Amino acid sequence: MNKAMINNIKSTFKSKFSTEPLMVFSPGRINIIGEHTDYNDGFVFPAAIDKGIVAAIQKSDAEISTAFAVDMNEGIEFFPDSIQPLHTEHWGNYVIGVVSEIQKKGIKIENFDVVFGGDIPGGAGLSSSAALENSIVVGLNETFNLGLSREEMIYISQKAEHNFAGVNCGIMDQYASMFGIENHALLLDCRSIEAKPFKIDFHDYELILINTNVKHSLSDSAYNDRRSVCESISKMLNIKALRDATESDLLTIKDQVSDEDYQKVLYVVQENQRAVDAGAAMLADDLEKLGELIFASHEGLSKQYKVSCDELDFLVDCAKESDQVIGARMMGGGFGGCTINLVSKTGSKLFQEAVTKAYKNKFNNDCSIYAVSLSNGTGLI
Ligand code: GAF
Repeated sequence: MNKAMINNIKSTFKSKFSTEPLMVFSPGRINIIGEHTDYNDGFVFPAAIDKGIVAAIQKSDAEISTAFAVDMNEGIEFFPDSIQPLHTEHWGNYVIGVVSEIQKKGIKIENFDVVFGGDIPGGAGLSSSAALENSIVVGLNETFNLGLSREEMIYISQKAEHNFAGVNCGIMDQYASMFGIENHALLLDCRSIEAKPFKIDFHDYELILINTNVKHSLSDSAYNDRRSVCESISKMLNIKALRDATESDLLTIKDQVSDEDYQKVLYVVQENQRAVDAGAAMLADDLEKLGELIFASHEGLSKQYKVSCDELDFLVDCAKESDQVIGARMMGGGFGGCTINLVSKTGSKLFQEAVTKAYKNKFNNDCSIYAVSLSNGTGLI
């Protein structure tokens, strides 16, 4: 955990309010496989990481509540019982959205102050928004003794994202950030919200993230569009969610939908199976198989689900051409952010140098490379 960041958030809070705050750390996440399956009630394979959001929070006697984002050097003021969404891109939505969703459950939130900051690179697809939402809901739960369970809290965070940020996300990010376990990834069934933890030991291999450092616009509307396609085809099939469909079920509606939409739902059904197969491969310690599934996941995300972009495809192609990488794919919602790569430890440096150079030549832009440690979920520090 980033001690300097924790100290900075705490001292900023104290200099503003002269009281001792409650401190919360809430991590970002990676996802090994199972992309765009969460809102189809399917399987995902995420893990919390050691980068995240730190929030300092305390009750206030003032007439108004405040939130201050240290990294943006910007604050907002609000009344907890009369909250309206800010403009779509505003970070404040993740704070006031959580407050509003708690109040909608009939729980009154008194005035409070929060100061927060983080070390998750912005736009990298590592779920800084879920981390922020979870830090606020856990902070408020403790501060006001609300008695919310951790499961109730992730759904509050998710609703904040739907109703305030306008993204109809699934539950993967909030779950992974809340329930992460050090050195483990979680094979999560998004219908039952039950997860099987896998201790991660990739032997001679390691996971690295490569950030394209791009975030193409329209990603939120494209995300919501994909979700609508999945839901309307589930209705046609008379099932609750695509998790309940097989490839042969999809053939029954093939003639009634566009080929584009057919490919999208086919991707979801296949990706869900890949996530399950990845769990089996991990149990069998079969890293080659895991790597193949990861490459296949990218192929589907790019060609069928169409949520990749040139930069992500280029990074995955570089990985495919390298002898050092056994699996790579885009990660998260898409249209930018990071790829996740399973790379041999001995060849990792060589691969990183080659990909950095190739990316610069191709896009005249730098990519960034991170090694990740898997961490525990949201909690007091
Ligand atoms: C984003 C969403 F927030 C998640 O719920 C998930 O759907 C993911 O995209 C794609 O797998 O991170």
